[in-house]
Amino acid sequence: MKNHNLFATLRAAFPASLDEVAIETDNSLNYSWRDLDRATAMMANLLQSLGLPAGSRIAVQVEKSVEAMVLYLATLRAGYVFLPLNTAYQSAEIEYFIGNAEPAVVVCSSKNFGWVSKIAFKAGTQNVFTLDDDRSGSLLDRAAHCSDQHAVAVMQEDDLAAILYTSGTTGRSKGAMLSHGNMLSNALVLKDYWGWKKGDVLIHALPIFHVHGLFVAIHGALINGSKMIWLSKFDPKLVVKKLPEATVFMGVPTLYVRLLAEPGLNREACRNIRLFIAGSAPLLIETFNEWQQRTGHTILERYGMSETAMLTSNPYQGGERQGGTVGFALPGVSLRVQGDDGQLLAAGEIGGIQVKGPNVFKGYWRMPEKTAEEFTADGYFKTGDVGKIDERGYITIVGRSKDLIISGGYNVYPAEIEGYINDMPGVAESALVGVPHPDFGEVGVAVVIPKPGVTLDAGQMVAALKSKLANFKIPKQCFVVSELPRNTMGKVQKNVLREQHKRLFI
Ligand code: MLC
Ligand code: AMP
Repeated sequence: MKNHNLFATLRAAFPASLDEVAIETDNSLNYSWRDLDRATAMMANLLQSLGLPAGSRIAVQVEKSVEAMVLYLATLRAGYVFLPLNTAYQSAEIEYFIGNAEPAVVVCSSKNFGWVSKIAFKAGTQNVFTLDDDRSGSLLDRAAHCSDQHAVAVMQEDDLAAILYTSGTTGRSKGAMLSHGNMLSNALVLKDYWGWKKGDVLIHALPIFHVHGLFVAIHGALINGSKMIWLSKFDPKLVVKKLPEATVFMGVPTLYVRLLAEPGLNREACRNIRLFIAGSAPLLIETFNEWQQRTGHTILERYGMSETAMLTSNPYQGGERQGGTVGFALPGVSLRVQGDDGQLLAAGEIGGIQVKGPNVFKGYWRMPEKTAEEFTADGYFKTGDVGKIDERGYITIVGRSKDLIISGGYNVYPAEIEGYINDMPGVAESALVGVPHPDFGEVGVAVVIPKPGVTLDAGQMVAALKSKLANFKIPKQCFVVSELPRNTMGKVQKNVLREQHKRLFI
């Protein structure tokens, strides 16, 4: 029987000589392919020794480290479901994810063990381990006693491999269920489309709790047996220093903006680079052009999302990488643009982007109604992005029908933040809008209406939010005003607010 376990294919791509370096870290550690094989086997054996039911979720909120990546791979290897959580999430956010996903295992940093374990035990989780970014923690202590031999769990294409929470437009996060088949098909398509080849070296500078850093980057390197230069966090100076040793770099637009501010970024530094890839948020044409002038390289922009992994890409070869577009639908992905009345739109017409393909997720965790709402009768997923396709097939994203702010590559759902603000004493109503920002692309600005007779302090409100929400969700500015602009139906006109505040940061 064929094993559809994604790890089986990644493992099969390891080079024959397992002693070669697979990962080089920014604190001068080298991990060989053999190290990765043994460490994933030991951790997979540990997970399996816990006697977890099939389909158990392994929820993980830890700092970036090679061991955290090993935990991801070990979860695949053992046949369980990986649930990565942004390190910025605070207790109320974690409580929701753990309560909703009911993980059998929770892994957290030792500094957070007190509060995270309390939440986990309350939700019925039996196993809480710690994992720190200095190769310590109870998870590694326990795995050290496990065998380094492990037969990869046999999985079907549709078996779940990961759940990625993406915030919902109503403020409740939804867990996108991705199968082994979803991720394997996408990884294989990208390996071919982006021309991965022997000798490639990837600089991994992204966080590993979202699609970009966890799947696109890690799968991309591993499925090609390519070495990674592993940076624990994005540091533009260090990236520029490491560029000559690398052939591939991936980043959200903010990373490119910050790299351009480095005087050392020039053609010489990029002499060995084969490909610069950008995505997760719109890449400004100014950044695209400036990058070309400074480095001689044309950034390849692609488009994807948690529910679908990668959907489109500008060409690696055989065509122009056109700035301002996200390129073509990837092989196997059917992408169309639909109008408000459900009619398919012709080239150049703007409408909702819908997709179908082996990469499209299985649905939202325990939300069958939400899942049904997001698919058309003929099986296309409604991305919530608005765009157009030109005669040549290039896709341009022009906006979003979902009320979403993408800040530095992280998603901020206004409904969630507004909910917190509206719950504060003295607040009658609020609106959060995204405005342009030179570093993060877009940031949230809050506009708040007090209850009659109440005086609100914007600074205090922001401070109160900081104690409850992940830092990237905190509005960068907060205004207290007497009324919100409304249309004749009484609906708040967020476009008017965006217009009013569009020059706040630029
Ligand atoms: C940090 N801050 C942000 C922010 N990141 N504010 C808004 N948006 C962000 N993205 C704020 C913090 O709140 C803090 O504010 C201050 O900046 C310093 O925090 P930091 O953690 O030290 O910041 P830094 O390390 O500079 O992080 C910036 C960054 C990071 C750009 C490196 O945001 C990042 O790694 N972004 C990548 C996100 C990503 O991987 N997205 C992929 C999603 S997958 P204060 O006030 O508290 O000091 C996806 C699908 C697809 O979308 O297609 O790929
Ligand atoms: P996430 O839910 O974090 O996976 O974010 C997915 C969203 O990011 C998509 O629905 C798009 O709105 C946005 N996105 C991803 N890549 C791009 C891109 N290249 N250009 C514009 N938006 C993008």
